[in-house]
Amino acid sequence: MKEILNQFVIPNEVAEPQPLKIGFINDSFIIRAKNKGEKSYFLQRINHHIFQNVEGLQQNIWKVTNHIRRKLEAAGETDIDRKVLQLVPAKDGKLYYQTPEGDYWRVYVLIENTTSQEKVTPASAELTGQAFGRFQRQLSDLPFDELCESIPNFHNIEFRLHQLDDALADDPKHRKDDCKDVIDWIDRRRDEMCLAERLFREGKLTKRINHCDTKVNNILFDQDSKPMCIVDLDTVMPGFVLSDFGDFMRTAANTGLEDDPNPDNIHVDLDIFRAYARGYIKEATFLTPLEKQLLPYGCRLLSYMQTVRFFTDWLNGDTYYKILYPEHNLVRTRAQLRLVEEQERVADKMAEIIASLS
Ligand code: GN1
Ligand code: MG
Repeated sequence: MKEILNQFVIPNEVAEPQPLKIGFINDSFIIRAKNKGEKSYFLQRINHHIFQNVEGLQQNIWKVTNHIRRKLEAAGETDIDRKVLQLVPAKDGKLYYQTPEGDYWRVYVLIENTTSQEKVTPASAELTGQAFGRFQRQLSDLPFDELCESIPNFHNIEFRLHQLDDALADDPKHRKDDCKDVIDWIDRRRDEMCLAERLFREGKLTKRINHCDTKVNNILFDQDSKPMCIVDLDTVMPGFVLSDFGDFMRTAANTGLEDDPNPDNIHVDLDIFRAYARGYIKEATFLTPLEKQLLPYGCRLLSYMQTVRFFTDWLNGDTYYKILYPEHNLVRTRAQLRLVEEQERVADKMAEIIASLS
């Protein structure tokens, strides 16, 4: 560990890294300053099996954090070091360090005195919507093609359906015959769900820079529960704004669980929907009328995409998502499928809410 830390530009004296139990993808450690008032740090081993282009990933984070920092400076904001993450470069100027064994490490300056939240209430949903809307707005003048896709085709439903078709063709665990109903259900919606990709090809829908993991636990809040800083920037990449809006609603505006064994628990929480949408639209002043109109569709798209991804992993024999019991991915599939149905049922209500906020 000392050897790793030694590779980074850390001017002050620090203690031994302590492991932190957060996130499933990277391994994280906290490095405390030895002397009061000096900087502490956040060390991570990057999962390069999931993020195969670490150079591109780190360049993305560098561009995004510097861009936001300049925006905050121009707006005359105070306390900027707590409002945007700051990468610590390695001594050779790179934005990461690769060990002789091939592991990749990176360091951020630690943002002090923050809390995180796992559950969303209508009140916190509005603030969360503002925070993610502001994040997109701050990046809205950074051309989307300046960033790479840190996971290629991450939120591209056409690609996810190709992956499903490959899994169906191979059917390595002989699971598809028991899932005819799911396959038919997915098939009936294919055309509709590829609409955003078609609109993009026709030049009608733009891509922008998205966070692509808009869970409330990716926001650091200050002591007064005000959002301070958006974190977990690994999946920040070009995409449709529908991704960030839809993925938040998929995870937060659901009265049931992502993997609820009883799909009857699953309904759309329209109070959360309204509150988040209000906060988001207030800040996302760059949205075109078409983007706004597509927001309810974005909710269905992201839930459908997750249905397809869980189901593909089920067919492939659970190679991507960690499972807690043998049928977990199938249970997740059915829970997300029900969420899409529920979102279809209240599509008109969602559209009314969006129209009333515009
Ligand atoms: C993964 O590990 P977590 O919860 O941050 C996945 C998301 C999925 C989510 C489903 C890199 O995110 O895209 O929506 O699981 N992240 C990656 O729970 O694949
Ligand atoms: Mg995450």
